[in-house]
Amino acid sequence: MEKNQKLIQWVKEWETRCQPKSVHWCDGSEKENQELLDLMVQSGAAIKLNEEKRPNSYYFQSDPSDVARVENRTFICSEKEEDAGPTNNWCAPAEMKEILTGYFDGSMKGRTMYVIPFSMGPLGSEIAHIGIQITDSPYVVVNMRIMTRMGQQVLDILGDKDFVPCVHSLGAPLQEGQQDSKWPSAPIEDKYISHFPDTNEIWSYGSGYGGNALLGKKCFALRIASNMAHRQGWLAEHMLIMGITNPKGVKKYIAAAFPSACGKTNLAMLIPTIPGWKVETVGDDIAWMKFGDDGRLYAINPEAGFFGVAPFTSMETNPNAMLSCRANTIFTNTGLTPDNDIWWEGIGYDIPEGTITWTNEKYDAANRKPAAHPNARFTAPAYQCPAIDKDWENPKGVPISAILFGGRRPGTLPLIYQSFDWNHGVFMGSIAGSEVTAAAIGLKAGVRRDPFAMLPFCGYHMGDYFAHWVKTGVTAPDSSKLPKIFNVNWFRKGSDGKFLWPGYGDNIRALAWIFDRVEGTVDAVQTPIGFIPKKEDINIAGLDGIESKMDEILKVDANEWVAECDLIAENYGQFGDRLPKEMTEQLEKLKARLA
Ligand code: GTP
Ligand code: SPV
Ligand code: MN
Repeated sequence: MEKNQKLIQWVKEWETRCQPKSVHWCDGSEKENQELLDLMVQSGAAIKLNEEKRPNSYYFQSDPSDVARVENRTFICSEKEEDAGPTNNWCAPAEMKEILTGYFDGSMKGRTMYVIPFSMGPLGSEIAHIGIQITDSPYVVVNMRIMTRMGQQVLDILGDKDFVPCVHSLGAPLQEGQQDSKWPSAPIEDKYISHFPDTNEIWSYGSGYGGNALLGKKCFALRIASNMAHRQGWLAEHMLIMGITNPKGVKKYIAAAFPSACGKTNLAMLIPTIPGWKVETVGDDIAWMKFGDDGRLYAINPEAGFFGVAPFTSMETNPNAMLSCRANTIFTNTGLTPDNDIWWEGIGYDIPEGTITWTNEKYDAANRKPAAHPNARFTAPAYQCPAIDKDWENPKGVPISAILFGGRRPGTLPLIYQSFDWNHGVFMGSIAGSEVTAAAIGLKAGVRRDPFAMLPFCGYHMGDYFAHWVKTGVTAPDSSKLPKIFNVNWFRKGSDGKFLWPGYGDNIRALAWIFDRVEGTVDAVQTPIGFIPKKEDINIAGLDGIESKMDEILKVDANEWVAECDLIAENYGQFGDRLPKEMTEQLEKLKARLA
């Protein structure tokens, strides 16, 4: 049926290797989707949720060992080890392929092999890229259908052109007569999330969860795409994209890089608490950015859905996310109520009696086990977001006026600061860090450096990645049109251990200052680390008890920053001579300003 010989050959090769009982080419239709969901309900893998409360939505519980990305089982298999850099696990491509060929041998026995054609970016757009994922997980198929543009139209556009081949197996072959488990997957030591940047290939084995298995997302749109972007001169980033309109009706777009579970979805969908401002959502996780003909940097969201953190999402904190997942949504690892709806910690109302936890036990407040896993997620179509921007699928993208970095920093970092210039902004990105979250398995608690929020997603040497950002500033068609760069921290804590800043919808108060800085309509205070707001320029009208905390919220403590410089230097050490001299210079200048 298809003209693409490479595709046909490749599917054949993997069918022979994995030995599925059948092969199904996904057309992306409603009918196909329903059949797969019905199949999973019948097998006990899925529960159909209450049609009245949660139309056309389904509930899944993963295996307790397969709940998030596995960074220590994620590999960048570049030809040269030095090209993967010190922040990635590396294995020679030939060696990894040999190991994995062993694993994939017969790995789909007793299962159907699905072939999923998908486009990252609007169908047919010049900026979009096509991938084909092979998988033996019907759960992956129904998720990919929400997260990407998927199906026959993609094959039509592909024709005989090239694609990114993405292979995925749960690593749980079924023997004759063997009863399937609810969430098949392989033990942690057998999981391999492998990327081959020199040949643009992805081989993922052993996990069915999120970024490990929905290969269009982190594996393609970030790890492989960051390599493509490095070679071709554009940017593939772990960033939300949002539009902000001020009370005068002026609209600007910004992009923001925060590490996993640090507030991108929430910021992208924010409902402003100060009158007259409006926020619209373009994307909540990934941005691909290129310069346009007018010399400005343009961003597209390569995804078509949200794979959002469920816990603490509520009508109070993020109504647009709640409304995005009101129907046609897949819920994974939340709690399940007796009337077949979902529940999670922080959803905004009490847990109904008789709720079942993500580990399929009756909820018991006494044993302190949460109903939802902290990394429980909803998979919802982006078009269902009430705040979706009218240009969210514009193939040209939206022009970016400001870039934000951030993370969970209980100390040291003020609510906002602005860089002095582009390279100082790159420096700010390079020193970003955060307390770790539940979005990945097996990380040591505490603050870790997460440059540009790309630590788990940069598919090449992090030092070269910093250099790529420096070069982006140098080669920009018009440096006066480069986005302004800021760092934000919603997570500073007071001596009582509580967040000082209210966050969520009130983050518009910080965004308003950023907006005005970009417009050039507000002054700032120059500090050794960058420009911070004058206290009176942050609108805190209507916020109780904040006034007395503002000094602490905006504080830049020279002693804390001297200690921070030591940590930065220590982290920089690993990059050796691939650390751009511009970054060393920035660190030296910061130290001098602090002295
Ligand atoms: P990924 O999908 O993993 O990349 O995460 P994300 O960056 O999109 O994070 P998300 O917006 O889903 O937020 C993760 C958690 O942080 C949720 O539990 C939120 O409730 C919480 N959070 C988000 N924004 C804020 C904020 O401004 N203040 C506070 N205190 N918590 C926040
Ligand atoms: C993240 O961890 O940054 C996510 C979720 O967005 S996952 O798709 O699992 O990577
Ligand atoms: Mn993410």
